[in-house]
Amino acid sequence: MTIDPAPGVPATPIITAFERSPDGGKGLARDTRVRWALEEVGRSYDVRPVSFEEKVAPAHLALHPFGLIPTYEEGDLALFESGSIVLHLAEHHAGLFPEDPDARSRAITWMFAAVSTVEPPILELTTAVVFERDRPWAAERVPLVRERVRDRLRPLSARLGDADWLDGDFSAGDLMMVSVLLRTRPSGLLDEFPNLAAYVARGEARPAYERAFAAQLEQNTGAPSS
Ligand code: GTB
Repeated sequence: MTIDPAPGVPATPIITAFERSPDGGKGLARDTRVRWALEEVGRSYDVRPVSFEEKVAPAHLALHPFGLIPTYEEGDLALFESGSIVLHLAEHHAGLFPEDPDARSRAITWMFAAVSTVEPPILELTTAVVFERDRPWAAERVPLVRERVRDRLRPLSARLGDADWLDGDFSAGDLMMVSVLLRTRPSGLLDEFPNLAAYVARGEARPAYERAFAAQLEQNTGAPSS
């Protein structure tokens, strides 16, 4: 459920997403984290689907210099980078950042940790398994990259311990970290760390995530999720 913006709040934002995501709607493309943040803060939004051709056309490149999704438009403001978009939403709405300034800075730290420390080896693994699988060295490289992912999951698991979220209440830091970790599930690596698997499941069980997931699935399959 979304609520209309209060008076003075900018008009409905527009995000871009793949017209058809390569994952067929499993929620792994990065528009899902932006949809999730929008749902958490109760903002309605519109989606402009882009095809692989449109992604590199001048109109989209004006929004995203690298020709990727997602982008975010709100009035005169245009943003790219999912982390920056989630940060913008968390800064301008209640619900994703704690009130206390230090706790807020720690939540931002977890957002950066998600995209700059944890996500890179996970992306590298996707590259190794999907895009480089026919290379003669693939069989040797994949186990090395899997170990690099474990090198990030192990300390994260130790830090989370038996807490529900990384630092007190759910925050944009958790939203970004859960979104990043979700992409390790197909590899089986997430299940090696039961507390991280449970952490991701807690994120997915949030009603805002469920709405975001359902919306991207419907866009990709044309069918509402059951
Ligand atoms: N750092 C940027 C951000 O966080 O916004 C990265 C944006 C990005 O790489 N976007 C991808 C993209 O536009 C979509 S999410 N790719 C098109 C291209 O490279 O030309 C990456 C993605 C794609 C597909 C799946 N999948 O099918 O599982 C998962 C994730």
